Amino acid sequence: MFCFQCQETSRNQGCTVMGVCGKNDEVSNLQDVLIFVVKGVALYSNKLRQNNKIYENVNEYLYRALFSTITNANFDGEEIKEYIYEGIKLRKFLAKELENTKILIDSKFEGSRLATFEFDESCDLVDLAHEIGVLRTENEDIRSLREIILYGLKGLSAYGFHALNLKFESNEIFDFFEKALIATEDNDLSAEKLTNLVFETGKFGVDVMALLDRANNSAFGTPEMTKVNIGVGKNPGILISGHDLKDIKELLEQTEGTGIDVYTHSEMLPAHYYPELKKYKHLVGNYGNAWYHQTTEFETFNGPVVFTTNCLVPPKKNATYNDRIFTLNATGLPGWKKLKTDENGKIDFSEVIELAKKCKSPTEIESGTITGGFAHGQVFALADKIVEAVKSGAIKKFIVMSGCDARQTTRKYYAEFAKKLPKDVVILTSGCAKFRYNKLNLGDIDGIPRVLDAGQCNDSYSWAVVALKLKEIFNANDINDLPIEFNIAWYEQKAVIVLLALLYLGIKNIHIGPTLPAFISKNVASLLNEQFGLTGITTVDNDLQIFFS
Ligand code: SF4
Ligand code: SF3
Repeated sequence: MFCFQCQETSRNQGCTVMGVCGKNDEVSNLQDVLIFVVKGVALYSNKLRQNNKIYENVNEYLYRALFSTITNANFDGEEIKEYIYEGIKLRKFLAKELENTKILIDSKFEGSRLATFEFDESCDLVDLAHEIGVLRTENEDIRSLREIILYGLKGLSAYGFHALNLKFESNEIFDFFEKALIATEDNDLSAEKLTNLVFETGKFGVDVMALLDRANNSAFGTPEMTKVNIGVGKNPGILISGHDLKDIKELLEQTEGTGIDVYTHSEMLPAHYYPELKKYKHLVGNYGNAWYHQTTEFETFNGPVVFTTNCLVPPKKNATYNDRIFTLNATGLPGWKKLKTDENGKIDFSEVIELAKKCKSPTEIESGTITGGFAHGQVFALADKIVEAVKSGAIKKFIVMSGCDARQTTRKYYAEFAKKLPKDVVILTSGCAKFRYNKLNLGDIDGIPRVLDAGQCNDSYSWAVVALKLKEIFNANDINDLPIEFNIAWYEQKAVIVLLALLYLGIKNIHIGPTLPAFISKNVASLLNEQFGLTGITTVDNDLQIFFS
């Protein structure tokens, strides 16, 4: 295996024996095969799309299959194999459709392995992964650019998948998605062309986040300032994690009146901010912290847990909760039950509910409330107050600290950084990064909380919208003239699409940490630094100097 797609990659170089995330050699190799198959499907699908032949099942497959290869999404080799077979079947179906219409795929791919790849149990996975995986590209810079594009597309597929679940889709985004997938297999593309494609991926990152924002807002209302309980009630509970708001809505509908309470975990916390979700009285609170605390928090939760997306952590040997965990969509782990959806996309939670009824109520691990719900709609509602605070000097600066949290001890940096920030600085956050500082009671400035949480990682989009609005209000020539700094924590590939989106919007001098991605080669890093001022983090004190001196 070779995988270097996330921030925790071994020695910040690559996982080669076993993933730090727990992904084994076989699953990693199978995911390489799946990615290759997905690109093969894109090859045919894109030609047909250009001729206005669009297949809904292919659209859904493309997103779901690539999503399953994101860090901590799917550890189930058998399920990955099913996706591979499903992809090959779809590709053959599309090839037939093309044949019928007498259209040809690009001649450079005709008869290529990408167009004709076959897979069965007799294939040597190790050899295959070597031939089609990350290390197939020998040139370090081309490899870096190809993988940046691929990881951006993985993030895009995740956000696109949630939007699609709510029946929001964009043919233009699918078209780019397929073209970019194919481009990562095109040996004729120069570093310059690939670099342009990296930035174009950022454009479609903005588009897909905007689409998901519209989908979520149309379905569940505009997020609003909300106090979320972090304690527990007396009823048995179901804990739901991940990013898919349609799934939690269905769970809330099906648990209403059953005496079961629903709690959110990690990236599902922002569900509490949406009027159409918070109206359910039995959505009682958020239990616990960022994803990696699940190995202890699922023990004390006592009831069933539903994963709608990553981040799954393979359980410890002595875990007692394995028979209480259910997965949905692109997620999977051997031994955990997979919930199925019917042909209308409806999920049957009855098994989860019956199990919850037999479980003890959650054990309290903390109490009190946290406040969030500051997506662009709510921030605009407070715009006068915020602008006044900036003009009076009460707020000196904003710092965007969106992104992910993860296990490495070096991430203590983010809590310390938040604590040591000048008192006239407001943190703008989204994603699970916030769990490092959203319980620190950092106070408020003239009634404006010093930690403004917009929501999930995809809601980083909100900060871009807010920045553009402030640019207008303050009549600034350039978004970079505003008193906003960016200190982003990254972990998995959704953070990659968020970063590419911010670069596309022209945001300069972004700091990312705790380490620079292993998949960014030295030359590509220099280019990003020269063109955008993109850089890493150093020490808390030094970075505070850089941002606020
Ligand atoms: Fe390693 Fe991260 Fe890949 Fe897991 S996802 S194998 S930790 S690089
Ligand atoms: Fe990612 Fe696991 Fe936090 Fe959406 S999902 S942010 S790490």
